[in-house]
Amino acid sequence: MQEAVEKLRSEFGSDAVILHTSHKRRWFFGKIGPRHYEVLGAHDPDNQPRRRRNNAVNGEAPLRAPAAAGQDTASPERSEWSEAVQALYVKLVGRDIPKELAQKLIKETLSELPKAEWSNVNKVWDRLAAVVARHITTVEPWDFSGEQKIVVFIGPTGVGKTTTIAKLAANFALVDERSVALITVDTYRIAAVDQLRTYADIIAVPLEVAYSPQDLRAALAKFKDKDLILIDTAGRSQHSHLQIAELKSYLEGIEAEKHLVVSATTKMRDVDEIVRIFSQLSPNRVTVTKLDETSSHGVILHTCMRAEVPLAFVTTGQGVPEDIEVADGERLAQLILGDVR
Ligand SMILES: Nc1nc2c(ncn2[C@@H]2O[C@H](COP(=O)(O)OP(=O)(O)OP(=O)(O)O)[C@@H](O)[C@H]2O)c(=O)[nH]1
Ligand SMILES: [Mg+2]
Repeated sequence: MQEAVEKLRSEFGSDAVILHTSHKRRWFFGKIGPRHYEVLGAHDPDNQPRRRRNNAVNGEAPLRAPAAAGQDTASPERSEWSEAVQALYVKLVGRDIPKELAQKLIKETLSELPKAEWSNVNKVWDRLAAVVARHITTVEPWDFSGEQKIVVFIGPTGVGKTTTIAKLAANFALVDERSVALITVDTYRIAAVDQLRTYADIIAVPLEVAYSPQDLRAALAKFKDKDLILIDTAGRSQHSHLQIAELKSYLEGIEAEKHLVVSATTKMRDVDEIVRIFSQLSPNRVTVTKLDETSSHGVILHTCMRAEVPLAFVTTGQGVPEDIEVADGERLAQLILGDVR
């Protein structure tokens, strides 16, 4: 503050009157930035000639001395946020919600609240939770009253596609008593087929291994009377365009619910690439796995918003069949936000 006052005096003379001083933190790339000091002063030009003045400020008006240190990076909108909202923003970013997304969510939240409530942290938080829940579109649980359901699971390697299929197969076959069949097109590794076969044997559901798109069609025809057919695919690196094109040839012309399976442990920037690359296969659902392996769940929201398709299931552990849930937007919003009030 002393430095700011000295700066004012050196520019406008020692008779400059200090009208107001304040300090505040500015927001610097979402983190608390350096403290900024603001000195509002005035001087009487008739009393003493200006010593150094090189801009067009009218000497009669009170003038603002620039802050002594740092740059003001706050956008006009951000600067309107109350301290409570600023703090909330920092907490969201601390929970690994990308800054851009956190800002978007807060702006949306504030736009739905009267300005008088912007400093009421509970009101803001409740509204924010509702906004987040709204962005996590979910779907009704499967019902088998209509036609047969064919569901394909696609996604990067090791995210839990096969395990998720085993969980679903066990739940629907054993608990729900539906007729379930499994098909795998993951024939790249012997172990992959064995993994699914082991589950199929335990759950007592049939499994077909498809080595070609024709095999896949034949297997689907064979299982035409089943309520539910779950199709496993080999994990694809989002960098392997060739593998994804191959998978596309398998799925062409098949009417299926296609789940993009993403792990909650994925890095945010990788989510963008995964969604982009797998969009070639037109997934119409997202399933997020391994919620138990991270405490920052922003990936769930980020993936849903990027993929622009509903979230169907989330999985919460290695246990088959118990560690799977039908996605619930409100519960997930609470999980994503934590109690950041
Ligand atoms: N902690 C945790 N582990 C999980 C979850 N789902 C799957 N896994 C584990 O993740 C590992 C990989 O699971 P898989 O089901 O083989 O994954 P995948 O996507 O089929 O893998 P690829 O077929 O190789 O692409 C296994 O050790 C699973 O037990 C989950 O929700 N939480
Ligand atoms: Mg697998």
